[in-house]
Amino acid sequence: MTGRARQKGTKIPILDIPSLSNAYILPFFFTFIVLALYRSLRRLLLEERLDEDEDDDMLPLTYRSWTSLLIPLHICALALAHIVQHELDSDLDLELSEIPLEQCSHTLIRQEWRTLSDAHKQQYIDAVKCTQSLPQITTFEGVQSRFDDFQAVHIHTADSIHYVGHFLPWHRRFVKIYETTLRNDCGYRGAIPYWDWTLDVHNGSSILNSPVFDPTTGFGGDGVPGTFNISSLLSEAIIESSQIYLPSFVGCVQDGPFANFRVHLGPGKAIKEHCLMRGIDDEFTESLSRKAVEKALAQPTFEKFRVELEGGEDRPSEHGSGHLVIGGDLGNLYSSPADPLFFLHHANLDRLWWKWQTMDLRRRLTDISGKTLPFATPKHKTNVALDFMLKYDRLAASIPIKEIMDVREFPLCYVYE
Ligand SMILES: [Cu+2]
Repeated sequence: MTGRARQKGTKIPILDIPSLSNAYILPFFFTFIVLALYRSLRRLLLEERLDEDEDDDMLPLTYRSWTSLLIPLHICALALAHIVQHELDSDLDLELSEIPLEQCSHTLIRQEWRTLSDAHKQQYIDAVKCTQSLPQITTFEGVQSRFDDFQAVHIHTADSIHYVGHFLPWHRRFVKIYETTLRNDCGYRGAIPYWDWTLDVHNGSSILNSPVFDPTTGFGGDGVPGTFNISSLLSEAIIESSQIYLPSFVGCVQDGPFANFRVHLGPGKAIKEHCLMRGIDDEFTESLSRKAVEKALAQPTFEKFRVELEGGEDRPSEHGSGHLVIGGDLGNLYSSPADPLFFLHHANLDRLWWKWQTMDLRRRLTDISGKTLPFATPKHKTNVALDFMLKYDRLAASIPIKEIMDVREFPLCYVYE
């Protein structure tokens, strides 16, 4: 039995109407049958005895005394046996009620983007576009579609989900919610693909050669310089409060499936409609190497692994570099889900966390730690534990971290290829 089992609502009724009637009507029925048999038998035996020896009362009396004790005892035993059986059945129901009903109906296999067929890639792109036309479910200012809902929830929780112990769990579930939206609301039949950037940085060529930037079978390429002036769009105050790194907002993406996509939220915490911007910068590829990943995977504890993978504001890392190597909104702490590549990058970070977990699965399925608040002073520092709740506004129900420690189990139900 798992915490998941207790958590997930619907239970098999322990006592339903048919089982109640079986429990209490059947013993009466048995009693009636046995009493009728007893009376018939007794009459028959007494008649025989009277025929044989009308003067000898002792034998029939003794015989009647025994039968009068045995048969009610027998009836009681029957009833008792039935009630005990019923209680056992109830216990069985109780056991069943603690087995999670919401189990994985199947397991999705998340694949690297370049291994998908062109048709599969197109289906994924179509599903992403579909979320950009689905009605919104949050009430954040500026939101116009379901795609915007995801960006808005990230913008409004960004300050409490980065540089903390629940950074990886929060994003694991966030990506899963998006995957579920693609499947349930947009008819997509696959899993979220991931982008393994180590495959694009090892030979010294620009990361722009990655298949994810392909204009026909990918997400389009770099931002075109001169197509957008971010400085005229935003005030100094919002640039500072949103930690906007101006050099990464080079220009609008003008090829591929999102060339004409209008981003409703951002940049940063601003709400200014704009094009999808990028500014690919190979300076950030160093932390995206196989060697960097191996260093992260070699960390002995979750906290050390998380810090290595996520980094900090002053230290390059796989997480930060994956964002900044593409730039634009994706390079911003708040508005990054404006770029559909956000989900492929975070699926890859999740894959690396799962890979680290599987290196010592028994221990690491419960290994969670780290601050609950970023930059908390030691005085106010509390640590993230398995019961820590992850929140997603109206996108999905809040959930404790312990429910998403194993990607193979409900509600996640996936593995990585
Ligand atoms: Cu984030």
